[in-house]
Amino acid sequence: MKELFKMRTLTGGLLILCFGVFALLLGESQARKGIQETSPPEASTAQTDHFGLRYIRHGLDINDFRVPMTNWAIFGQFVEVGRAGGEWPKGSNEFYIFGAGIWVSGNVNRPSLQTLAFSNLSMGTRRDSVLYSAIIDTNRFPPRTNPRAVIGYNPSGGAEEFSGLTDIFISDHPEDYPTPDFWPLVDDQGNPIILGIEDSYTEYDDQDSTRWDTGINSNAGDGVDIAKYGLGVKVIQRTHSWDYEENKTIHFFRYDIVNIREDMAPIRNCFVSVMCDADVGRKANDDLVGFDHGRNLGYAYDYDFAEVGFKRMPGFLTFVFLQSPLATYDVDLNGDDQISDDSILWNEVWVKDVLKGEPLGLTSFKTSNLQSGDPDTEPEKYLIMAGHNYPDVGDQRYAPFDVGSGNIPLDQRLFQNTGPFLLAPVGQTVIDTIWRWDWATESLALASIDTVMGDTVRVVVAVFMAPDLEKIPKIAEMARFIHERGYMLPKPSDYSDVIR
Ligand SMILES: [Ca+2]
Ligand SMILES: [Ca+2]
Ligand SMILES: [Ca+2]
Ligand SMILES: [Ca+2]
Repeated sequence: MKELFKMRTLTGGLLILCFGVFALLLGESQARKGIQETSPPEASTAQTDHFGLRYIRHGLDINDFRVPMTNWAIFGQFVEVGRAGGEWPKGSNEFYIFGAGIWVSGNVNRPSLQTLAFSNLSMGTRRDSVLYSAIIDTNRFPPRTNPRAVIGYNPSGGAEEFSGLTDIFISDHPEDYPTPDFWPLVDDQGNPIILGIEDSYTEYDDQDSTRWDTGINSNAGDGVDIAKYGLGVKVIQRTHSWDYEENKTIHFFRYDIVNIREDMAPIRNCFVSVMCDADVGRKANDDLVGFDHGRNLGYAYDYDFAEVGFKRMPGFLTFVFLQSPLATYDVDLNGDDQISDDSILWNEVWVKDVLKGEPLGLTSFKTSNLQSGDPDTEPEKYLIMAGHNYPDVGDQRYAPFDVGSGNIPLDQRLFQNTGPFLLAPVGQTVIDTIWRWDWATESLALASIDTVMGDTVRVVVAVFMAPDLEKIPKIAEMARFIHERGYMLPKPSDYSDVIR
């Protein structure tokens, strides 16, 4: 039987650095057995990479769901020791996340496509070979660059490509920082901007080329634009958390994504995903995934509702999608080769097109798993973000809300995706030609010419624990309520006035 305890592949330097910490923690975890209250491992590391600094923090711990954090996109994992984090309830030693993080993908010298699902009638099916040849084909001459997918958390243990630009600041952990005014966000009067009882803040980008996956199936080493500049994205990541009874298992993640390409090129056909390798307990290969399209949420849970060492029924790790970028051009999201008001059924979800200026929304929800193989080539990574079944040969069928093997007990991962959109540098005006699939001629045809003002785009998700399936909607609605009122909840100091 497969070893159930998963250990990350650590790179040499980190391994040496962490060996002492690891040994220490092993001893600590032995000592911890049978003890109710436990503390996650703590470490801060400084390394000589892109910006010379990488930080690991004991993370979000204000409420009943404790989540380790880093300043290079990964959250939910104790990266020093390669073990699952995401502890609920706090102090229970019962964990739910093996690792999670944002992915950002797109391409530069390929056309903007209005649709990513094509009626490729000559093949007699809806196989989306057009997507493959328009965006992903490597057999052209001169070669054009494939899409680049910048991987924030890699569930297969491969390269993770973001690199920290700042510390991971935790607002209520001043002991971690050399100065009392460490908080990076301040208003005009110099007062720290902290919305929750506990916020975190970090920035990272994909400009450290030593962190790129340059393997044979990757697109970082082909000597063209993408290889020279990377995809060229920076992410400003903030979290907000409270510990009131109704929100004590919720953490909000706000991602602001910026095009920072040196050549000022717009990034086309962009997708953003928040992906998570959820592990419900140490037996990770008996987990399931559920999806509630009406609430834009997905969750992982345990097949037999039992885990060795758990004192309670395993709960539901849930991601609810709260905010997406605006469409920069009309998108044929339902894949019928036209822009219209029609709704079309995809995997039991009625899908409508998105018009320019409207929020793209959660455009696909996908799963992968360890047993079937994660998307492990750059085309596969792009395809799953675009809502396709992801084999990079054969059938790249558009299947935006197909949970795949999510209903079989396996070591599950889940992807919440949004896109496509054009990401131009902030302040730049881009006039871009958008192409559609003309099935009469079976070729790409002009769809529109759109003017796009470059700006930061924002994606927001809330990550929370629910004790059972019935509680998920209630907590998700609380998360949406907090998001929609701009995170303006009373602070502890004035909370007593509010409830009086
Ligand atoms: Ca399990
Ligand atoms: Ca189980
Ligand atoms: Ca359509
Ligand atoms: Ca898993």
